[in-house]
Amino acid sequence: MAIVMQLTKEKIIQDFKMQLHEDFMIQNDEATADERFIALAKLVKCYVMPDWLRGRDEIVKEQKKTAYYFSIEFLPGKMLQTNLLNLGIYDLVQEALREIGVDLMDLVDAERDMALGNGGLGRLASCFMDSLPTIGAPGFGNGIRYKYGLFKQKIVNGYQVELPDAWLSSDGNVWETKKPHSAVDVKIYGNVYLVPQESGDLKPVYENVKTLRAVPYDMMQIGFKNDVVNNLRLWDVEIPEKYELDYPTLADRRRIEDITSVLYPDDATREGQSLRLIQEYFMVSAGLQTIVASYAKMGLPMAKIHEKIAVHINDTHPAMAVPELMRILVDEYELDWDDAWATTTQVMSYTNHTILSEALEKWDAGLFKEIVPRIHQIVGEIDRQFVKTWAGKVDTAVIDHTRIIQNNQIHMANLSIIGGHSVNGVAKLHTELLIEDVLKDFYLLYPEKFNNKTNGIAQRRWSQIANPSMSALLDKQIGDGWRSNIHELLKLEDFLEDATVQLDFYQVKQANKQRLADYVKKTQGIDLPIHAIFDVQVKRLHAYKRQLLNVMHIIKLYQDLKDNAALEITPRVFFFGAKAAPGYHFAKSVIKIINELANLINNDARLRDQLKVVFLENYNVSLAELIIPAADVSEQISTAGKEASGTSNMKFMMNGALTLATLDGANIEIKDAVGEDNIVIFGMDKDAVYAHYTRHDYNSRYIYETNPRLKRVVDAFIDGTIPNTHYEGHEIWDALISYNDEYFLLEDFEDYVAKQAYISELYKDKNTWQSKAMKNIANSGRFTSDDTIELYAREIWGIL
Ligand code: GL2
Repeated sequence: MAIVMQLTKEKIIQDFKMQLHEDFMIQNDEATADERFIALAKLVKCYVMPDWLRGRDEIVKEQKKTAYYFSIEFLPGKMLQTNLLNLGIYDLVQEALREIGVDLMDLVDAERDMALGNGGLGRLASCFMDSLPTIGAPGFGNGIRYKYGLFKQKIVNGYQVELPDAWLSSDGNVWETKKPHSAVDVKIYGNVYLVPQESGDLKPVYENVKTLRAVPYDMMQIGFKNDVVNNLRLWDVEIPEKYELDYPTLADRRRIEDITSVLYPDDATREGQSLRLIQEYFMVSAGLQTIVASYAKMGLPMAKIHEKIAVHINDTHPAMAVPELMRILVDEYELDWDDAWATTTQVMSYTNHTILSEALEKWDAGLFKEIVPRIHQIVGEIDRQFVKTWAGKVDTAVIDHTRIIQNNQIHMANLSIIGGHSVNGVAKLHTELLIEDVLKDFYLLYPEKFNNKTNGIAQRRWSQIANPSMSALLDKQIGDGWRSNIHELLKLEDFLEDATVQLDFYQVKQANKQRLADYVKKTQGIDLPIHAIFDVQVKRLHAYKRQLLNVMHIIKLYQDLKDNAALEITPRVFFFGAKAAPGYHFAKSVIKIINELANLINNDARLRDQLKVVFLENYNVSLAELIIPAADVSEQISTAGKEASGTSNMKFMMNGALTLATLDGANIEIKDAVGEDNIVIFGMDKDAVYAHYTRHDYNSRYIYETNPRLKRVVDAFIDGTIPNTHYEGHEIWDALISYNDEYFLLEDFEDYVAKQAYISELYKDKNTWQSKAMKNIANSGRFTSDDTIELYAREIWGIL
């Protein structure tokens, strides 16, 4: 039985004090929040350790099929609260600490965000890490232990400045356990020759290779109140003692250490650097070597590895898992190519997370050959076999579009699709677009591989942890069963028209808004009226996500208020939180514009607090936990067809915000869940957008010239309305008018403004608003990542 079942307050206090003595040689009353956090985290680790070990042993003993989720990004945020909650000891620990004068929240604040991801893709991976043990599935993560997480964003004079995020303390990360015992070697560079053996087989012989030591750091992933503990394995690089002479200078050593130094801060266009390619191979090779070695210990035939192992390629970055598994099976375990291929394709599966063509990775074949010569040979062979298989069976154009090597470039999505048995999109519309458009040639070849798995969220973090007051209210209203079965939120449907309950939810929202307002006052000195609509857009800054459309609406409101000093509008506070990739010029200009516009508006007393704009610096998971519960309006306004799914849309909904959205990604499924009356939809749908693509008839200048109200808004970027943005304003004006507005902001503008006006009216009727907000909460359970991952586990990996 789990240790936590026997815990008492007294025992926790005693253990906690002991831990402080042991780690820091101090008494509780002299400890800092940092020290207390470390002591408590270590204690949690001790409590969990037996279950963690047992889980691992059971997999080996019972030969359970296991899935490995390979991802170049994980974005867990903080872990203390989640771990306590999942262990079922949150309240007990909180009370125990209170008894000795310690506020658990101070310890929570002391933990640093673990930001080894850019945005939705990394956060989804972490939601899955929470859900896998929760549904009792043997599913482990495999990634990189970056020394620097996603950059820390500072705003200086309105501009984004990027600082390194040194999230690891000198002692490392308290949740991880270094396991030199399981380290493996990874080879890169050099030459590979295929030398014929007596048997007639060819054996690769390596020359001048560089050998890296891959050392795993394991982090427990605790299931919700079920004693199941899985593992997230992150790899770090070291110089192997045996090959020290290969790295004689300090510069040589630094180059190696750099391999796990930084997370690439770009979630659309990857810098085509060799370092990135090495990162990808390093993670894949290290992971697969240990996985195959542990399978080998079972004593089962290598050609049947797919019966016990599933490997998931999360976006294309781990696509080299396909040729690397082939290498291990053919070169090291001497399987025939065909046997190795048959099992490899059954092991591998792939998720596509975007249709933006710039994000579909391609590598120069020359660079590939230089860095991973053996993998290059294997990819060449896979490509040859692929062409051979389909030649004469389908149009040559189809083969030309789908083969892996084209124009001396290696297409990683093609490799992932050809080398696996499953390809999934992340929302219904996204999967449809893959099938009908982006991957339609592949669909012709392998229709059976395609499936949809709409994203989900680890609801415990986004409700119980992030929104304790709403959680308490839910307990009172519908009982606490929803905490373990999120679908029980549907019970709230019975109270949608109950004015008392509506008022209770309104008050919870106001309290959460106050919490956010206090944070803004403390960090930026701005006073915010909490009776205003809190309208929030938080996500990476991208042209397709259209933060600029939101800005254009704010400019319009500003102009209206300036034109008519007596005008009364429903007060609004617009919040933005967004990091721009450091090399993404346009996105950085939008940040500057937002900040200058915020300055202009917030300091204009004549607006009488009817309008405020706040840019929240350094948006990350912890800030999301503060912002999302405080939102009245959730802005999900991407150009239809561009946002694969989105996941913050689900988090906002769960916290009772109304979604203002285009029919894009999972917004469509949110609309289906709550009904058209409980979401606000605007703008072109995907078909309207695609019609413009096929007809080539979009003309933003025409719209601009024929709509004076819109023209005035667009001209505000260049006519001096927004101070200190001469350069940025022109860049934006050009994007909208000279370069024909790639994301159709102008076409969608009027409808967006109209729907914003509708929201302003609607908010005046508190009861109706709250009823809609509650409808959203009630129906948010269907977006739990527990259910999403169960579908992966059953339908793709076969591990349940
Ligand atoms: C993304 C998509 O843009 C986003 O819509 C989706 O919700 C997530 C998770 O599937 O994946 N793709 C991507 O590269 N990033 C995303 O957030 N960074």
